[in-house]
Amino acid sequence: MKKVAVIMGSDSDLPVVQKAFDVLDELGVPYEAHVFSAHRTPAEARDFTLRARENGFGVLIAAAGMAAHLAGALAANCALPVIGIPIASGGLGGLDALLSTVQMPSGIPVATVAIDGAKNAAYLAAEILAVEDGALYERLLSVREKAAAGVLEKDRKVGEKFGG
Ligand code: RP5
Repeated sequence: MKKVAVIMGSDSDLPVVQKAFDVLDELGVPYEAHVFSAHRTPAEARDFTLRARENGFGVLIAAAGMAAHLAGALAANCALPVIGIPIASGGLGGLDALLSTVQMPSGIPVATVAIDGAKNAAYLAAEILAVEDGALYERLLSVREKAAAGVLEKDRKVGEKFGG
């Protein structure tokens, strides 16, 4: 299976990014984690991305806060799918990062998830890899079935308590 590269702008993003690791672990998707910054280490970010495909990566996840150009900078240097996680760091609650990540020019897309949406970034990365991997696709379906069962159980409990 191709690997996912999970790249964060700073180790201060780790508490959010950890949720992506957890989902990828649950699904058995191989990944590597790195700290590269579009602003502080642009050369390293570029070098990694230029070699990402030949190094076995199929999808890149980029998490960054504030003036979050990391996902866009990675997308500029390869045609692998890039998923951006805007991180709520700094004083603007993540809206700064959301807009910086999502507003990409035509031809250089970044699939942007919600502010701090690390879980969905990992699920989306897995779904991309599952296009060519039937077993991973089945694991994704099974996660959804478990989630649905959890909601039905909540419905039952709420109905018991309040009538329904
Ligand atoms: C961004 O700036 C990082 O992704 C992080 O969210 C934010 C703050 O970084 P640190 O100053 O904590 O390293 O580039």
